Amino acid sequence: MKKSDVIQRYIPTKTPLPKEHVEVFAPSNIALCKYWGKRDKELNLPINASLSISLGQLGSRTSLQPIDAAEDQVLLNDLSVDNSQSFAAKIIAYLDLFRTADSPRIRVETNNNIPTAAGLASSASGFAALIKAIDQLYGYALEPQVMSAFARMGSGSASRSLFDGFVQWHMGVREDGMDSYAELLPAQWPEFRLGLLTLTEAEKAVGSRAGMQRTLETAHLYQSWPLQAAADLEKLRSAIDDRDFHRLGQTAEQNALSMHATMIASWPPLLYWQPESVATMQQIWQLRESGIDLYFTMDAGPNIKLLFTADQQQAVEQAFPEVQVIAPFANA
Ligand code: 2P0
Repeated sequence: MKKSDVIQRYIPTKTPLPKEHVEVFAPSNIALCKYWGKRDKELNLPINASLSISLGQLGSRTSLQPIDAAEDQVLLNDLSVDNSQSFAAKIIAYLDLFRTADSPRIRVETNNNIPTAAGLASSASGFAALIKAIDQLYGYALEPQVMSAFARMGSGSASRSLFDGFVQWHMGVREDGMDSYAELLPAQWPEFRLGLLTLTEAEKAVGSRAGMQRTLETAHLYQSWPLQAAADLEKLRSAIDDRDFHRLGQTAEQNALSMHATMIASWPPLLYWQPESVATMQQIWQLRESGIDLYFTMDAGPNIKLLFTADQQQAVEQAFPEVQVIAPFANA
């Protein structure tokens, strides 16, 4: 099924008159139970459900403004991006899903305050902000679930970036994917902390989109991934309900390493780790042995995201002086 066909069923058929200017924000997110593998590449429908924590003030601020011009204008962090570049081309293709050829062109300005060097995907907050802005620009007033499903069509993990706090993305079973959306989990956990470590700024060789497809097609080990993810998601849900940090940390760390095991078992192999990644994992395990409650997660890159609680912050900052600490519930 095509994205445009799904979207057309949920928005008014006549292209509405756009507002003059809208501006929105969406947070970035880090998965504790990862999304890895699609059952539908066109709609970004996942093979497994996932669960994430949003990063509060870190994310994308996006404004949209209709312009009297022949072409859309895309700016990223105050710099103009050529429309032929993939960043702009993806945004323009996404805008086209919501408008006709004769509706006004748009100036899209996005500012990310995400440390992208730490391996945080900007596509998650970027597409979440874009659909929020589109919703306001055209005055659709879409339901959160519909908005999340539409964000997913831009980038899978964007479905989770429409909410603050803990978020679960349901895998869904429908062919049109409209039951594959993310939802806020109501739990607040003010002591919860994330630590971003930038170990290397080296560009990754294979992006997530191609990487997950390669894993799916070539790694026999991947067959066990949906079972692992389903079990981990339940454990994480109960750990969050019980505010059981050990269970949460252990489950998130094992989930990330299980995902990486399937990547490594692909052909050609997908090893996103650098020597610094392995050294840091060993350092974390040593710190844990010495009594510091510290766990980690990793995405499709070499960098490590630390998981801990406020009472361990001083010890973590001492061990990793360069860490950037995030309190996801700071404004709750
Ligand atoms: C996640 N990742 O759950 C997983 C863990 C990377 C590793 O979601 O193709 O940019 O746009 O749907 O969302 C990154 O993949 O992929 C991702 P597309 P996306 O956070």
